[in-house]
Amino acid sequence: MSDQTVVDYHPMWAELGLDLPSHDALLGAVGQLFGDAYLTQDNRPKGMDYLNFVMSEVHGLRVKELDDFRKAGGKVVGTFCLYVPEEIIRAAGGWCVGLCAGAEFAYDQVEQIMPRNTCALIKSFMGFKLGKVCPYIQESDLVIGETTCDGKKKAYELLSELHNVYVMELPQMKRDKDIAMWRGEIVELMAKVEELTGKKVTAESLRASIKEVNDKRRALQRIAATRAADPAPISGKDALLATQVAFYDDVPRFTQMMNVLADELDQRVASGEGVAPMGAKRVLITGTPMALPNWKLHDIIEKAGAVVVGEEMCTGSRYYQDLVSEDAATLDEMVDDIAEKYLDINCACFTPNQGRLDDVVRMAKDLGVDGVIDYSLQFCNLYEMESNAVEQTVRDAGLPVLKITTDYSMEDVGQLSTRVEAFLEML
Ligand code: BJ8
Repeated sequence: MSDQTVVDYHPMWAELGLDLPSHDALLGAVGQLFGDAYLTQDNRPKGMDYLNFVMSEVHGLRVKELDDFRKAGGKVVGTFCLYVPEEIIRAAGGWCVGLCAGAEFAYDQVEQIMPRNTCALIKSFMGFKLGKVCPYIQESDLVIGETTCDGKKKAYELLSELHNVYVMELPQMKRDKDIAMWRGEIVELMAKVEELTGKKVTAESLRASIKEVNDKRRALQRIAATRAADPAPISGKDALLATQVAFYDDVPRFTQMMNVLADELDQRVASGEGVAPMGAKRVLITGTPMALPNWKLHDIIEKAGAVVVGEEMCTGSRYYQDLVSEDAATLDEMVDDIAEKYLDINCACFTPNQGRLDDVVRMAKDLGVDGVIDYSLQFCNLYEMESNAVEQTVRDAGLPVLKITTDYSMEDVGQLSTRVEAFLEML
């Protein structure tokens, strides 16, 4: 991806049925947001050039790759949640793209079909679909939903009137019988994807895809580990961007480029080079996912002089901290391992969800944080309800905690900045 020739993608976007004027406006706004949040940072690692380039082509080159893949007979599968196993889709010859959206769009249309008090993540992906501005969903031959929160469950019913949707049933507890049930769902997903791609999943193809996706997670783990250093070698914003891009970039290329970035970060740690001065306040964020281009909270914290050193969220540690075992000999054993690994993810849709609380405390200690920010999207009952336990647990661990509830609008940036600055001052 080093050829920087300017290509006009409008014919491709028109072919995909996008609303071109709205789409141009969206891309312009995202470009401006990226410039303000990212390109104003000092002393960024050189390895971030790759992610800058990916962002400059966010609806361009990658979409063209998907387009070419499909025109050659390939199938693209869109997903909204960490529980959908990418390994299965790749083993059947498909490509996976994340579809969660992190910006307000066409809310007027969305609010005609769902309540206003729906979380921003759901309203945003529906808005992107209704407003015809998302090339990724247009490139998705199948969209896979999951029964996590009530809002998503019902949103998938609405989305299925507009797109080809398949929903996986996710248990809400983690007993043996739940793992068995979840395994059955994965077997059914495999059949569904095999039918879509016309390719059978074999022990060989699944082994290869487990390794490939693990390698991607290992690269992100390497980046995350360097953030324990003081000074932190990479900003929280840049690390967040790496995880956000992991959901839709080409897997081997992304892994390779993130390992290059991790090599550079290792060198920075060895030479004591950081993005913020040594001793800058260190913050862990826990909560709901931050889909592209939602950089709001990181931007506020880091512009206030602190550094985000970890994210206990689906666009963070929950995505890469666990790997699927690579020891299985048979296809059946691999499916067992996938079911087990995926049910280990600690989403607030599970009860009880002690694993998340344990992760927050462990990460806070490992990363040497000064304080924790508990972040919920407004109207997300699951994470807002779990907030009380998070706050109590963090306080019991001897750390200050700030609870923030917000959405994708920029209207509360001033008010949030004041609260964050006051919190940082008392750390
Ligand atoms: S595994 S966090 S990606 S469900 S913010 S839509 S929960 S009302 S996004 Fe999630 Fe999977 Fe869980 Fe992760 Fe509902 Fe809450 Fe909205 Fe949410």
